[in-house]
Amino acid sequence: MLFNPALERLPLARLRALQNERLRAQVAYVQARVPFYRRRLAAAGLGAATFRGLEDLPKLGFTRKADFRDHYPFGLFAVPEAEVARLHCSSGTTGKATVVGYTAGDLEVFAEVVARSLAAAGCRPGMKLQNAYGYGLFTGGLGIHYGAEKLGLTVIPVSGGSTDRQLQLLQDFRPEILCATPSYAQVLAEEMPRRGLAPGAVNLRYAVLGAEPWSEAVRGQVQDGLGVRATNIYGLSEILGPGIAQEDVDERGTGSYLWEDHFYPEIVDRDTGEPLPYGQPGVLVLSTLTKQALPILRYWTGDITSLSYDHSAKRTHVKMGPIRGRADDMLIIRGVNFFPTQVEDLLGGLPGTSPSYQVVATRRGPLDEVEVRVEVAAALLRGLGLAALTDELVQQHDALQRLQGALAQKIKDNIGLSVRVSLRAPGQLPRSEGGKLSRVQDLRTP
Ligand code: ADP
Ligand code: K
Repeated sequence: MLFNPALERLPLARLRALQNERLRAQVAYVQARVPFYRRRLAAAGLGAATFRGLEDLPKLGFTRKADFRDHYPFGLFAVPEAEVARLHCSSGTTGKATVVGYTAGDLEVFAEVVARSLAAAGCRPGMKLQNAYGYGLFTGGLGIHYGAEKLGLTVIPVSGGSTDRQLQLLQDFRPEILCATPSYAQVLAEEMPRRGLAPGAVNLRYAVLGAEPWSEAVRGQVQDGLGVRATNIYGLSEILGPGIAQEDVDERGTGSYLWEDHFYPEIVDRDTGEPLPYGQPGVLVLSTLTKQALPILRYWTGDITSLSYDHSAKRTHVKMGPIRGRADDMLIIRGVNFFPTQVEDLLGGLPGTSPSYQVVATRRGPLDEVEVRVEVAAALLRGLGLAALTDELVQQHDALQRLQGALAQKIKDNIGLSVRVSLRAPGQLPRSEGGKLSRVQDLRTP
């Protein structure tokens, strides 16, 4: 089923014409309303009168996460605050980085693309959807919620976590659809047999999974464990939220349709920023075509993927391959975006620590684990009469245990992640050998 067949099957030439028209309008709109883009356009020697369309887009520089931070909270908005119907923040940020807003019209578009996405995933009006995406400032929960309602589904807004309740509701309410991060769907798939539940104990038929990278192996595990057909949903807050791209349930493994009438994608070289041809992997760059509150041109997503047209497919829109990784050092931990430099910022405000730290991400079972290793300030260690530090020694000293707990709590409060903190003596962590020191070790294999 196609939610909006006229647009989802719009012939490519007409889709391009629509994109050109919408992009020109979006450029005129930001020039008139957003000083940041007015300056950008001027710097590129472009303006509403001279901007021809898609062909001129690469002349503009990229918009980056830092631009959101520099204009915190509402500096990039194109409408007066009173016209903003809802605010969200990107997950895993300190709240200071990425604030996004929507007009009532933007929320309509959000619901529309999520409704299209869920229909592509196999959902049909009348079915029930258990939404295990987090509700709150994170765009996932409410984004899926209103799209599901628009499609005519019954929504069960459980939000993330509480596995007991999730499994109980799956059995009692018998929803056909589960929306979750892939790693959480894996947890549910593993918990079922552990509790003596066969896949038949629940009524699930489809799972819609996103917010973090996942693999075909995970797809197999979730599909077998929950008795579903699992598809990919992709999105990011800066552009909208979930529902920017979605895999069709009958075309699994061939890429996710990117809804090109609302978002214009480019793939660029991660080092030079030059546009790359279809089929080649590079950084996904997205421009909004219809946004009112927060129109964004050429957003550097950091996500590495490729685009290609599939002429035998059900829809005309371009397909995006799986996300192969990220071009920056953002980690995605259980769906939560996490910049290791956020740890550095927190260390600055915590006496007894030094700015030398290391973040190690591993995977135990399906779930990501993070260990944050931090060197203790030399003075603190000297005061305790210690030269080196081991986990056993930390356990023997109250001051060190308190420090460990305080840092873990600070990370939890500010970033929203539970991590394990390990304290080290000064000099115990790796140092740069002249070049860039990577403070991150990502030992997970997707
Ligand atoms: P979301 O609600 O989609 O998690 P955020 O703005 O918090 O939105 O995070 C966006 C980032 O999450 C993307 O840039 C990408 O790195 C990652 N992401 C979202 N969906 C997927 C997906 N299906 N596959 C891989 N990564 C994803
Ligand atoms: K995410």
